[in-house]
Amino acid sequence: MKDVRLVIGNKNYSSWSLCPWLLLKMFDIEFEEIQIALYQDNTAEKLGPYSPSLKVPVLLHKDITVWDSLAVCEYVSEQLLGGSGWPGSKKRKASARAISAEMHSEFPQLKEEWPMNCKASCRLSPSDKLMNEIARIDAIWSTIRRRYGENGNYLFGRFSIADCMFAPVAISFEAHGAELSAEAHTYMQTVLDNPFVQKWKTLGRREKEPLTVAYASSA
Ligand SMILES: N[C@@H](CCC(=O)N[C@@H](CS)C(=O)NCC(=O)O)C(=O)O
Repeated sequence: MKDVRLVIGNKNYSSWSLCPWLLLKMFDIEFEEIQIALYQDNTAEKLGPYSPSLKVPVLLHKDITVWDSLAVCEYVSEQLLGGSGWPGSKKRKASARAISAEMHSEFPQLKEEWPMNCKASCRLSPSDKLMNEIARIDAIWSTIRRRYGENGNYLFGRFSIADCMFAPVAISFEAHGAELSAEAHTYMQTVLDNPFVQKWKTLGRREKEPLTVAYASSA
């Protein structure tokens, strides 16, 4: 058994699972993946031994259990990456944490109306509420890129947890045909071109499990 294990859901639509999975992959941390099909009759029974919240993702590191995507990313950065999951300077780190927390706790309309689905490709007109959320995400991406992106193509130049938290959004925006500013579109494309994001999408598209419970209820 590996020291680091990550419990995830279906790659096709478990957006929160993608965040720490991408972090571990990008920083080349060896881990065992435990995948549990969500929204099936036996899902709670299968998640029970791993997840206190009965949700994914969950990180198991030796005898420590961490759940919730952002908490898992924080833990990985602190315990396995010597803090390098975040940008280096105090100012950049503060902004990276703020936008990651904003992504994690806000944007209910996006999560309900345009949930991540690797198989989806459909131009669905966003509601007014969703348009406001898309505009806010566009502003975050463009402003951060302009202010801090000089040393690379990710939000803070080099790859960080902030990119992990927005990766599911990039997949959803592409699938649903979000209209973005040129700067935000370029950033979205950077995320979509990431080889691990591409791998996640390919594996997600191959999955066969049907949804037996409405996804929007817990996204
Ligand atoms: N705030 C949590 C949300 C986790 C979450 O809702 N995960 C979904 C999959 S993406 C889940 O496990 N759903 C199972 C269920 O609700 O039964 C996080 O960031 O990890």
